[in-house]
Amino acid sequence: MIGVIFGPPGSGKGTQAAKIENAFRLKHLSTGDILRSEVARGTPIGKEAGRIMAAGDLVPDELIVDIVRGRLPEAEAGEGVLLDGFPRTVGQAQALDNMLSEEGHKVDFVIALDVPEAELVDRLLHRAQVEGRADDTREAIEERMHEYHKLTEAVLDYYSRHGVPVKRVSGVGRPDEVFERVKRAVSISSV
Ligand code: B4P
Repeated sequence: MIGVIFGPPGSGKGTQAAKIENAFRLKHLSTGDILRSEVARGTPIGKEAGRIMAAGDLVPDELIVDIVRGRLPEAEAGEGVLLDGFPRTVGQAQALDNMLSEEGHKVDFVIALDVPEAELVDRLLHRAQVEGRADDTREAIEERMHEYHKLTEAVLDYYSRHGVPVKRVSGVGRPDEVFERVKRAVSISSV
């Protein structure tokens, strides 16, 4: 079972992915978490990605695809995988399909979180105060929203055109309330 949790920055992908991982025994693979760990460890990848992320831009497709290619086999060895923050461009979605088809796998479902932009900005500015993440400044948030509309949104059309079930779920409300909707959507998609 391969699922994707999808949505704009701050929509709660990471928050919901942790809950889905527990409830459905899917291995959570977050490209944002992997990149932040590379940055924290000061690796060559982290050095390249850190300044791109802090500006709110997407890191190059080749870099992120190589990271996922390296992690996917281990993650696929379990009952399933939940991808969070990947794919974020149509090029990444195509690269993922190629990787999975080599193993006879495919993306089984996409859960897309919908949250109004004003609330997304409020959440990220709030997180800036709590966690101090380098990419939660007002300028970087604006750039992340811009990149989302320019490059990432099109990934949903890509999946719809390729016959992958895309379930849109409102991401507004308490995380547990959102999870009730997400759980229903995953259950329907994974039968
Ligand atoms: P991510 O780590 O994916 O960042 P995100 O979009 O902010 O994550 P998310 O939406 O999961 O936020 P969260 O659940 O934490 O990526 C960071 C950067 O890495 C990107 O900008 C890019 O530079 C780079 N990157 C990652 N993947 C890439 C790729 N594939 N290609 C290229 N570049 C890539 O939730 C946000 C906040 O809202 C939290 O504070 C949370 O507590 C709060 N929240 C969650 N649910 C809520 C709710 N229901 N109500 C109120 N608040 C809620």
